[in-house]
Amino acid sequence: MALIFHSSANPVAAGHVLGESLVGEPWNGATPAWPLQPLRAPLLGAGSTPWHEAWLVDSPPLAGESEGIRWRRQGDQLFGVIEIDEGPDVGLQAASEAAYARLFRLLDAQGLPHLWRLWNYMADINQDQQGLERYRQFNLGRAQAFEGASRCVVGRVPAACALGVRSGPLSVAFLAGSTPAVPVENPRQVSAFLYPGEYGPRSPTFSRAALVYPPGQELLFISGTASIVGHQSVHLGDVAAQTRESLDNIEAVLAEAQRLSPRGAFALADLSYRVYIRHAADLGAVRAEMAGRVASAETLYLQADVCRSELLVEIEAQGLRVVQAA
Ligand code: 3EB
Repeated sequence: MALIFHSSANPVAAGHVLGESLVGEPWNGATPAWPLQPLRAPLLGAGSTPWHEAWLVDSPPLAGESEGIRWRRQGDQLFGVIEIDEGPDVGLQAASEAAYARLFRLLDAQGLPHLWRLWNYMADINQDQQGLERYRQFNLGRAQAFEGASRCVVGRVPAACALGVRSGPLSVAFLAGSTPAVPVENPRQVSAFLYPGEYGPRSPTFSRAALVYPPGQELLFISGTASIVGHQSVHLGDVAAQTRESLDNIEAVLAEAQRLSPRGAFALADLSYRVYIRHAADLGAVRAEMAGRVASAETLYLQADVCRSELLVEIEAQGLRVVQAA
């Protein structure tokens, strides 16, 4: 029943795949049999061929397609991907609301109500459209869908990231299950779902991290983490300091996760990382800061836009471990 995480320059060669994220360009457009989220952002650094991150399971999954969501389920875990093109009549807010409304209908139909982790990617995230920044439109549509499905928008919300890419549809991948995630917040930061109105008409719907418990396992998903203290962006224009502040935030989230987990701490070095860098030229500076703190950890560097235009870097992480059956 365990989830296995495959992270490699090589495609999955054997085993049962629940779903995959293909990180980096060029993406050749080949579609595997399982749900795939193409992460349409350039990988930075040596040997930048696309990277395969897949969730494997140990017995054959069920597969389906529902309202444009490709999904696979094994036991009580489900991975899905939905991509929605914006059109002349469908702006980002409507696309986001539709994506999440469909996703919630699928989870209801599958009897797997608990969202664990979401990966959100959209084009031109910092651009204004009809007087509202596109990320803020996304937040509006997402919050409306949560409420439309009678879900909490405060407190028990999933871990997530939301990044800007150059082009392409709104792309949302998700992991869900039968057991609730344990949300983790960061005492150094105002919870995102409580951000004040200056950041847009609706606050973002995500927790700083989520602890989840598939049978025999404990997973920790740390949401996209940036140089925000309280609710304010700090170290404007200084990518090295923003990286250090983001890592301080991740350490604070880890301490909080340790308090909430029956198994205690995950260490910084036990996690695998995705680091999103706004300006590719900042790779060296960001990498130097990462090396000082998490030298041995598996880390992918990508060029992507962070959801506030002054933020230059955002870091997300995840960890998996085996736990004794209860
Ligand atoms: C932040 O802390 C940075 O909207 O789902 C990080 C993770 C961020 C998730 C989301 C946004 C999201 O506000 C941005």
